[in-house]
Amino acid sequence: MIGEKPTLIYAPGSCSLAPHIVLEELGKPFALHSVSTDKGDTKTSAFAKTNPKGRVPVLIDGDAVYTEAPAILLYLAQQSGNEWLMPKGPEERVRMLEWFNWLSGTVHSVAIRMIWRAEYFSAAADNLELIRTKGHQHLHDAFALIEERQGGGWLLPSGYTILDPYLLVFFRWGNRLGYDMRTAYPKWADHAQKMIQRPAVKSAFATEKIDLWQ
Ligand SMILES: N[C@@H](CCC(=O)N[C@@H](CS)C(=O)NCC(=O)O)C(=O)O
Repeated sequence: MIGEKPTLIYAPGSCSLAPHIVLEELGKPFALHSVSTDKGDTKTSAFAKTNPKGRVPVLIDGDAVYTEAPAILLYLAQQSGNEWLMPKGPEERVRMLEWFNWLSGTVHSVAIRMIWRAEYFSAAADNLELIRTKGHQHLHDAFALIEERQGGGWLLPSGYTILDPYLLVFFRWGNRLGYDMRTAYPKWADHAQKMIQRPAVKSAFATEKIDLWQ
């Protein structure tokens, strides 16, 4: 698995899509290794040797193994010559961390997980539907805040950064959950439309064989 090129371990359509897009943006050689979270590929003892957390994304670069989508995104953007993907100035750096922490720690790890991985929160089978319903409530609140906070342009005022591909993951998940993303979140939909015009995004979607709207 470890080679000359940085290698991203990913699952199609998962949060690993964001670092995949950024790797495409960089235009330098990289390798991909696909796993299926549904089939339990991330829960094997072999996978645990690479990432004991049992999750994707994982980025392997030389001897270093990086986990956590925001950390991997930052690692990629910090490579020399990629400053254009970074926030500009101290205020934007704080805003970037604010977005990443909330999107990863609350929206993904709580709301989304309550819907798609309800069994993580309760061993009782009859609780699972209640957990999913509550997860949808949390997600609706979070999506409303995303719509309010952004103006349809890039998320940070100075331009396109590593935050934008990450936000796109959540927009696509909204579609997959059956939310009417275009109508309910028109500014966010503009952001997603802008994103899918980018060759890097088109390429990552084609490789992962996924679609924005389903
Ligand atoms: N906090 C982690 C969350 C990673 C995560 O939950 N990844 C999901 C895919 S989006 C996964 O690997 N799920 C497999 C599982 O939970 O078994 C990050 O931001 O990278």
